[in-house]
Amino acid sequence: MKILDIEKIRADFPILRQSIRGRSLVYLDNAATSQKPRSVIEAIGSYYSEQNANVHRGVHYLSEKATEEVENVRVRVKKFIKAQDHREVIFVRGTTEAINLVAQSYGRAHLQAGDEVMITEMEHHSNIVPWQIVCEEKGARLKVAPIDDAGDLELDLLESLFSKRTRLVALSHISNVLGTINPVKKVIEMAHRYQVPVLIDGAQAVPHMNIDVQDLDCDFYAFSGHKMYGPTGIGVLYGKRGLLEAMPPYQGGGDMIRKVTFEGTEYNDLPYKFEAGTPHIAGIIGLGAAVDYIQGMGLEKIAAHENELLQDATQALQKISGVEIIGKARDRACVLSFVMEGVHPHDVGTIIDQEGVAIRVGHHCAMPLMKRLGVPATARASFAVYNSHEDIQALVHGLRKVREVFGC
Ligand code: 7TS
Repeated sequence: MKILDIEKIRADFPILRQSIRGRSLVYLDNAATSQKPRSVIEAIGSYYSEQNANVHRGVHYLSEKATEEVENVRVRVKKFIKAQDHREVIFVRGTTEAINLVAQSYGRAHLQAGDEVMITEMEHHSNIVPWQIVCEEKGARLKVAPIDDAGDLELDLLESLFSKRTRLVALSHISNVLGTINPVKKVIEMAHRYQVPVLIDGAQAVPHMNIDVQDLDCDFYAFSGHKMYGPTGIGVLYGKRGLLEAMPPYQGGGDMIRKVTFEGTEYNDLPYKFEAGTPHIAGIIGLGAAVDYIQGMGLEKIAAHENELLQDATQALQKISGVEIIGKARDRACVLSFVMEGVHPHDVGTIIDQEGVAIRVGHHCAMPLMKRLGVPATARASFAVYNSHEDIQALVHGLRKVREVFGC
């Protein structure tokens, strides 16, 4: 029995009907951004054509309606990630902004000279640079937990890095390069034994697996709408209420205040304290439609289908001589990085693009990880629910073409 009706799902995504260079589009760059279903595109369109007004400030009908919609999405997101309280859901621009918010607010408030922030070797630049900035300002330093050659975190070594000065651990739930699904629950339990809070970068996880922030017991969880079939420019920071309430604001402006005088300002309650200025209303509404779309299919089914694709692609690539898969972690999801002997990843990407196959090549915003792996770059195919076994055949066909061109 088929897990999901992929043909029907594909029909929900207008862009997939397109031909690229005379061939039907094979989109395998989903870790960068996913495509959008019609329901998301239409939700954004109808907001602008029927409901456009600013939120939280008007008494008129449209403003009230838009405010209601935005707050309704907050509640849907709360249920989606199983947060305890809708006020723990902060709308931000994306994962990057969510992490910067925590670094600049929590980090600046808690870090002192000599303190430490722990990250891992497999982090995206978005979960490295914000910590470097605040560490530099405060005289604190980064500690980096190592991975083994397969791409698994070395948990014993990670534990050995905790010290009295560790103030926060920040790690990805799923690596955007290796596909490693990190044992985040274990890391969180471990960190909490040392009274250290944990931020999870969930950019690659939210579209592919059920997230239960209460079960994980994470202190912060960050993700982006655009990687989960939603719009760009919108994302979520989840934070435990007690932590968020004690944190200073990240940005100042409208909406985040209760009372302003020239002498001083009283800040608004959660979540508005962290949502200065007019939010990305259309984006929030589109994010709500994306959550509904995912829930309509069910994340267990999405994960099962994507896992089949990953197995299929892994086996197929292993059969192509000269192809080496990068990342052989015990638990992997939806991302397949590889290199081809004698061919630069950029050439791989360019040649298979001619075949209508879109993958990403480069350092994937994880330059320190590339250094650890000893490669300048990789080619990366990443899957979403609408990908099919035919897409993998097209990838394999494209890679055989690369071998022909390079005579290897
Ligand atoms: N964290 C991880 C693990 C990511 O994969 C990405 C984006 C981000 C953070 C940043 O997300 P943003 O939405 O704020 O930009 N990763 C990728 C990628 O792998 N290819 O393009 C973007």
